[in-house]
Amino acid sequence: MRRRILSIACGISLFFASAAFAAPKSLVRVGGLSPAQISHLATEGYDIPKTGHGFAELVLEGPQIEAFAKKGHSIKVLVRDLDEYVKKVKQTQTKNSAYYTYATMIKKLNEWVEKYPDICRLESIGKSCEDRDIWALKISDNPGKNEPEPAALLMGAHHAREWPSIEVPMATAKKLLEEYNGDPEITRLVNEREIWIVPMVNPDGVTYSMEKSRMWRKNRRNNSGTYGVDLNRNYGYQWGNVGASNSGSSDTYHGTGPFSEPESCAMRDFVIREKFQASISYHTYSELILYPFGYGYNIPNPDQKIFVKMAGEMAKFNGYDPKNSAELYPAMGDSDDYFYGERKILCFTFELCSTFIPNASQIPTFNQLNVPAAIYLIDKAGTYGIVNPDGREEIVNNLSLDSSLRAITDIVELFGSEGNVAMRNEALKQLEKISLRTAGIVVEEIKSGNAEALDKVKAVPQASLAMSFIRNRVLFEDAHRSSQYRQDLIEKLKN
Ligand code: 0X9
Ligand code: CA
Ligand code: ZN
Repeated sequence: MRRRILSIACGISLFFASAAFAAPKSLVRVGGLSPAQISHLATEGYDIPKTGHGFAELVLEGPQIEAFAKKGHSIKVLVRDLDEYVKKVKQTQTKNSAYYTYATMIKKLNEWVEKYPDICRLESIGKSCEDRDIWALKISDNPGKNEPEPAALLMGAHHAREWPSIEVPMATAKKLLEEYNGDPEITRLVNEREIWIVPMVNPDGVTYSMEKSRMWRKNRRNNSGTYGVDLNRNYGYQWGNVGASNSGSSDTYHGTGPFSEPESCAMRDFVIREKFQASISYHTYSELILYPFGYGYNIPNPDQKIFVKMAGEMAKFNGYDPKNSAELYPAMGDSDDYFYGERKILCFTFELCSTFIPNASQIPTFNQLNVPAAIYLIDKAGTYGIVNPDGREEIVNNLSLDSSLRAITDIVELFGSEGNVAMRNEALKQLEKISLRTAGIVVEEIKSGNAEALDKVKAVPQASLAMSFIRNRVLFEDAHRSSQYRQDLIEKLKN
């Protein structure tokens, strides 16, 4: 995908002259960097929105730029004054095309709850530092009940200034609600999944970035003297100093300890309660789909195959690059390492767009690119999301016939010819459980003289294990109590 340079690089000397007065934060492309130097920059706590072959794009103040230039690195100032830049972006907003604020988000969420009370409900999952509610919208049939259905989570705005990250989960919610009972695929997902949308994990930071300091990233924790903790460094799995800072003034300050912040605690407690199978955390920018682990290079990930498959499929919708998180740069304490490392959630970080905050006129464009990827994830929460046996028993035992056949198809296609024996066995164990569930449903249908369920399973070649379970049971029982089943159904089973 073509990336647009934001503004023409201006003369460095001119730049320093003005920087001496104002000291604005700038977005700068620093070149001549080795991969080791890039990861070192992350460790030193630099704010690095993007990395690439031999370069990194950094948020820097004047003297820092000078220091890089002195060391002989090539410097390209992409955005001279980020605050000014965002002010301009704000001016591109019109009545019909504007970024959600905390207030307009709440208004929209409440409108939806009023309009679609049968398929959604709103809940505050906790409070921010400044006592704002962190809102979560649940979209599912029987939204008041906790049902044993695969659960998916979409989150926006861990980082304050990354406004598009609020839009994509909101647009996905809109599609699910508006197309329920219209589009059969959407209807199926709303009925058979528990979908949760937390569009603004960091409401204080977002509000601050919209009203005061436009390039604000962190929450608004008072660190006595400085402000803010980077919520994407505060989660409690491998919390530490790589790609995160000890200093309260740093943009990647990781807090006084793991889960020191009310916002990250709210998310932790929420994911423990809802037992999600899959999630996306939206950020900007770089047009990437990242998967764990991110706290260091080459950390073994037993579900790598599923992550690579899902990231690759989602990339087909938005054209982004799928890659391991640490390959962007290693950083400790992000949400995904906790979600996967501690909770086994198939979690992804999307780095939306090619700038922090594109003009408001771009909102429909990046939404259109990304909503289908979110829908894909919500679907696969119920197939790849149940391969891993942790806590999935109840879900498997309540799968509908259609859902179980979809899960079987995906698992067989991904792991059917897997060479790694341990991995294959793990998947097969779960395949067996899902096949037993499938057989259970079909045998009941056969008992009541209904052929439809059997026909459905027969039509899915990957479901041969389920078929053999069905045959074994029905033919065995038939041999012992000869008249119990309709003869034409027995014939169907035999051939
Ligand atoms: O640094 C971050 O938190 C994310 N990028 S952003 O520009 N939105 O700040 C990326 C996190 C990916 N995770 C790791 N690299 N561990
Ligand atoms: Ca439900
Ligand atoms: Zn971010």
